Amino acid sequence: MLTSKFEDLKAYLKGKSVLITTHESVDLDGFVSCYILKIFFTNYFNTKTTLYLSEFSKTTREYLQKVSQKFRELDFSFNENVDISKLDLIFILDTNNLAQVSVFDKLNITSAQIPFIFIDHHLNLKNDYKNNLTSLNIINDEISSTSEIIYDMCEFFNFALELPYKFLLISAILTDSGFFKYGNNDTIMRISRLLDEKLDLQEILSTLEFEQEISEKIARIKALQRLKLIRSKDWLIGTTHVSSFEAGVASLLINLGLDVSIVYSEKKRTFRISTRAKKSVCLKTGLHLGKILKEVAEEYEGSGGGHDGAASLNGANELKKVLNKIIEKIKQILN
Ligand SMILES: [Mn+2]
Repeated sequence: MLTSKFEDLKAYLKGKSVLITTHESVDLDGFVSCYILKIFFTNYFNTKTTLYLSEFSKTTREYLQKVSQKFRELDFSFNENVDISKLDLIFILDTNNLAQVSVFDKLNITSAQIPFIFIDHHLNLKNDYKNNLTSLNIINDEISSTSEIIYDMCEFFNFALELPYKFLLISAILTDSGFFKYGNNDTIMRISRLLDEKLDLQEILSTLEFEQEISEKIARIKALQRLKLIRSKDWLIGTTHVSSFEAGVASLLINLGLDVSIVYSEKKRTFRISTRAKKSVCLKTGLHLGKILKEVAEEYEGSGGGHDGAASLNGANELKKVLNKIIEKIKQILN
């Protein structure tokens, strides 16, 4: 249960000064979970709390623009000066992989200097990081978003959330749960408790519609032109490559009718692979892309992980071999 973790956290936080951060290219769930956690810590525990957020993804920026027009009282300026000499603790949200976190580099601290805690909903990589307070980590990959964990915490301590904060939480939960596609009963229950007479679901949905840029449209079409189909029994696996937007393309391929999609993009020295699988395929066969990509990444000195139906890998060596290994492992499980 998370509730005893919340109590432990409360005890540990006493008198500490904390920094909250998330992964790079901050998505909506990363942003909202950090933002609400800061509000909660500041107002409920009286904890001195600083936010450190690296560059936002394009959709996050667009979303924040729309929301700040609706709720003019919300303050989305984050140029906080971080005085690291006064920091006791760092919270890292929406990832449990330090390779995706820039705070240590950017603030010129080593991860060994200040203890840190993960709050996350991705597969627990159980990396043996020195100074990670593992007993206080809250990592649960059965929850569809980090924002839900933060909301659970607010509810547990009876912390009342103002309307704009509810709006933000609902937006993040809807996005990360794929509009309930990756959610469960609890996801719907939380949204239902968050909804308010004064909150209009249709309005929230409309702020979550984003127009694609022409470059993304072209990437999608090119990805389809390059698509290679692998049939394994009655399962269809598709592989293709793009120069960016690999995650969106991987989802597109699933909507198109593939059971599993593998999309890679090669940069100068590195590459990134995004994979998706139909939920029904995962349930039926036990396929877990996050586990497969983690295993393969370890073998080739990359980093990888994620959920059963959505996972990614960052690497620098042997792209062809890595791809073949992933395909082989997927086939093994499907057969
Ligand atoms: Mn998330």
